[in-house]
Amino acid sequence: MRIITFGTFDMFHVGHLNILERARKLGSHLTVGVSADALNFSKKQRYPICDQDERMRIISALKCVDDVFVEESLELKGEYIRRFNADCLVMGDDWAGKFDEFKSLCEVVYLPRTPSISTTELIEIVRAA
Ligand code: C2G
Repeated sequence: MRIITFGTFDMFHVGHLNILERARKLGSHLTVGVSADALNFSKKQRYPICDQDERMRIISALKCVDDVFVEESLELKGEYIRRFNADCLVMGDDWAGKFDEFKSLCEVVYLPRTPSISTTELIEIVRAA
């Protein structure tokens, strides 16, 4: 089974690793769409700390990841699912229900997030130090 997932993966942390490893275990091939810097700006009104080339390099280097591409737009999810022949879309449960429209194209699974860690919290901790 071919799995696809999406994310920014800024300031890569163990929550990111957990979801990618768990996603990969659901199948035999994992494709990851890494949000473009411009997409991130439009979602969060700020650019990521690590630019998209750095984030792509980190994700590409992981053992559990088979394929990486830049996610240019949230609207293209259906096209990406088809392009990469994904049988299953995996996202963290902060997105629960948000991608149910793709159930006509593939299975959609929301995995529980790793508690107590996020890029936003890391930025706050570093800022306060
Ligand atoms: N995640 C997690 N546990 C955390 C933090 C993040 O499981 N403690 C998961 C998120 O649920 C998501 C993935 O890690 O599935 C990537 O998280 P982000 O980098 O925050 O991605 P986001 O900006 O939500 O981008 O098209 C969808 C977007 O590109 C998702």
